[in-house]
Amino acid sequence: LREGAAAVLRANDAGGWTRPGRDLYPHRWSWDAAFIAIGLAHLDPARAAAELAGVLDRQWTSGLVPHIVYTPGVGPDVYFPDASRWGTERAAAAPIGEPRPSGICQPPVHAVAARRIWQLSRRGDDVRAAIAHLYPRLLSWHRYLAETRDPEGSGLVTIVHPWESGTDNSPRWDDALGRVTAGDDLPPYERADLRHVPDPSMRPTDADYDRYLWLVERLKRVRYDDDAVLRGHPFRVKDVLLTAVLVAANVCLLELADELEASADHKAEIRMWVERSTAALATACDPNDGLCRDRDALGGGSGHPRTVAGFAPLVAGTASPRLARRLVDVLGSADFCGHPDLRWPLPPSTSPADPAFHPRRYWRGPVWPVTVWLLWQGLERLGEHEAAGDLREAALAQAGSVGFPEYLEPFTGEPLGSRDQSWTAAVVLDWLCG
Ligand code: 9WN
Repeated sequence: LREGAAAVLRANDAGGWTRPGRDLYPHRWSWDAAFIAIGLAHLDPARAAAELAGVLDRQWTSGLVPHIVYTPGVGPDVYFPDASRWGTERAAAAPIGEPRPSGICQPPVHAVAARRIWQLSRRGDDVRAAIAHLYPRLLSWHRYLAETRDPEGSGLVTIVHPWESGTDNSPRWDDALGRVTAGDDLPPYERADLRHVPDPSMRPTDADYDRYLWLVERLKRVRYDDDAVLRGHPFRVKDVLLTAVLVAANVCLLELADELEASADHKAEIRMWVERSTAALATACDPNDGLCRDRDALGGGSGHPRTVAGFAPLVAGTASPRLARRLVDVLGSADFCGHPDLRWPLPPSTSPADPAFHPRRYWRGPVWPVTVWLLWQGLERLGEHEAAGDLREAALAQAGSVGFPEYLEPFTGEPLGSRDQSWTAAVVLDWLCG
């Protein structure tokens, strides 16, 4: 299994960086790069640090780390939207020159990766120097999310596009996205994804795509100015899963800050973010079923689908023992891992008990190994070793049987989406070597 996982990362090597998947994804994606770095930390820590630098190098002056760093010369026929569709060259905060960045972000797994690389490298070596070099960028990235993207200081980060959540067409966004109407002046486009994944039932619908592209137009029109976006953008949601990843990443950043003997002010600032978001995640839990819920910053929305994001306080790794226990029970219940028809006891992205569940469609039911990994690391931090061990064991059994697909049908175990997906291989490596 270890050899197989390493072979996937080798096969996806694009020369100095690793593609998320061979055909469907020809650019650097932000959180993919972080997961890939976690896997590579076990094989080649220097290369792992370089994967992280590849996305952090295109950070905006605002602190935003773009969700895609585009490979120069790869056009919209290969992946759409391509770099030119974003128009980020007109954004004051975007970096100039090539490679071009997109104008939105993704969950901040990077500091978790940086911490892993640090642990697996040696005192005084070049890899540690590379991580030390990335530390200020990680700090300003987290400050962007914790402050700029949460102007009310609620502890929950606002996303302005479903792609920012990383869980693109989760039913979590149905309400808020349903209220977005694409304008008649949406420039025409042609999807490239369906060329690589020929079964459209595995991917978002055309109606979803129109709205995704319309949100990009709206961001472009205000030149990605954060104040304008956070005041007037038609899609603004407080994302509990992204917030939880930020908490986990801040805990890692704090450990790095200790190693690097960073200033007491920095550490106090990071600690404040952890505490504020931990409290906000606890408050966002529904007293009836225990699951954590996103909040529409525009005030609308009554749909509360049961999804894997409901376990955000576990992913954060900082929940109170009581809350953690309750969520571990829900995780093991028939609504999630305890469902009797599952091929492996792993959480589907949407609960099979939820009306929005779809076993094959992107983020609406399939099992995504990276979300299992996020849950696993949080459970370990919380001392919930038995629940963590069960997830790891089932995930390794799954990989042993089907390999490293992007996502899987939860009842049959059929591999779906892109085959030989780098981040799936990377988390398997971490499970095997960690
Ligand atoms: C849009 C690369 C990315 C992941 C996301 C996943 C998918 C893109 C797409 O692929 O998103 O960003 O084209 O569907 O949802 O989490 O980072 O693997």
